[in-house]
Amino acid sequence: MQRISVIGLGYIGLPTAAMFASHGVKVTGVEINEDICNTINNGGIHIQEPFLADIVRKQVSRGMIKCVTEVKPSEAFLIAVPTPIKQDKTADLSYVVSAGQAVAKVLKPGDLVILESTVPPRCTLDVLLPILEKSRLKAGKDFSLAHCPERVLPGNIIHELKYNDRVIGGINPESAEKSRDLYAAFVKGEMYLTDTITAELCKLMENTYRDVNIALANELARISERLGTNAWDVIKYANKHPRVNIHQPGPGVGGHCLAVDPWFVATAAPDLASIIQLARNTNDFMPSYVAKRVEVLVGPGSKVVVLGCTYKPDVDDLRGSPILDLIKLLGDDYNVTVVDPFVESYNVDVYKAAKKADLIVLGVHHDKFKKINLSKLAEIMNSPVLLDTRNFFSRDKVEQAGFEYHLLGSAKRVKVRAWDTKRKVAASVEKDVRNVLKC
Ligand code: SAJ
Repeated sequence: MQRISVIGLGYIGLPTAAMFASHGVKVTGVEINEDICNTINNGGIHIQEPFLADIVRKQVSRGMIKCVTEVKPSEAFLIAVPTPIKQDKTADLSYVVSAGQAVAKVLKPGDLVILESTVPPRCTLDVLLPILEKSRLKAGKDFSLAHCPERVLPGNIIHELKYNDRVIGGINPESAEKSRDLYAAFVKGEMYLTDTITAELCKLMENTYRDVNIALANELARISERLGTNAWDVIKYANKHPRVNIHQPGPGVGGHCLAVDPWFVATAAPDLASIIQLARNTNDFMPSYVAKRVEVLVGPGSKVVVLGCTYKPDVDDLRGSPILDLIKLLGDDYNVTVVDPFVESYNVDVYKAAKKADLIVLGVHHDKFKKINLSKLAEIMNSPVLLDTRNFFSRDKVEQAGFEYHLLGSAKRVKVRAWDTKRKVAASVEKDVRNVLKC
């Protein structure tokens, strides 16, 4: 196939278009947002992703990518539009529906339609297929249809597009095979062919597995605080077991995938998905838990500096960020300043922000924060206290810089006056004390 249409040039559509184009397949990108369309046609990009800008600039200048605002006839259509979550936790399929309707208008015999967007189980068969058949063409006979979910990690998309394995669910074997042949233009990973419902659930369960695992880690973090130990150590040593891989605790789970996709499974069979729903709620509670720790540490009225507010490190994406929830929870009760080098409005000088502050909360472990001079920070603060929600800083370094260090998931270590049995004197010793949090 020499030419395809990619509908939706967002976080997945644009890098995918760039990969096809740089491997000899001409791409017509369809993007309803005119500003984005113009940016791309001028060789620019509207998202931040390593290596993407260079590829897009080059392929646009070579005429391999052209962006338009309406779907035009093509041999293959790849739909990569958003599927946000609604208030009731079901999927908003309006973008999939309108993309399908636009494709149906220009569909011709022999065409291939691939749905890449993450969708609830049965969506390809029950939602997209009937819309495409409004063209009066028969799916599986006149045109091919497959669901081939993206599985790439933001921040590493270009590499993973090429090297990750793919699951391709066709409405019939021919649809899956045609899709595989198309992706073969650039995919070096294995491509597994199956049916659409398996592919849909497979994608959703990958993210659900991760979300449930993180919920387990978050639960352990709170248990560890109560029992007077350090969850990070427990996880580190438990993971030495050859069949154990507990994920990392943190201030919550964000983004547009892990915090969303499990609900697409849960709402498809609510009475059967108790673990999935419990995990979601456990992770959603974490910003409140961190807010409670802030309250215990410094109390309302204090000046708090939050380091990082994106949904994960080293990206500029704010979607579903649990730190934004935390900031909202701290609200007017605290004087909150946010520092984030990836977000234009928060890209401020950390030393100015921390002047006379009572507490630093490390919310997102951006690599750039490693460069912070902790001693300088401690000097200008009102009370140098640091709450690390990501086990990012080394306790020793932070304490040497003059901070009181607190770690989410770890019982607070404090200096207490206690009877030293060896030396038979009352001495100042370090002890773990059980956390005071009752939530
Ligand atoms: N997080 C933790 N603890 C961990 C790992 C992550 O708290 O141990 C948090 C992160 O801080 C972030 C959230 O989870 O808030 C999600 O981050 P992530 O890096 O786990 O995943 P995403 O959302 O960037 O990308 C995921 C990936 N899915 C899996 O790894 C199974 C990616 O491969 C998918 O393509 C992507 O979702 C997607 O588009 O569905």
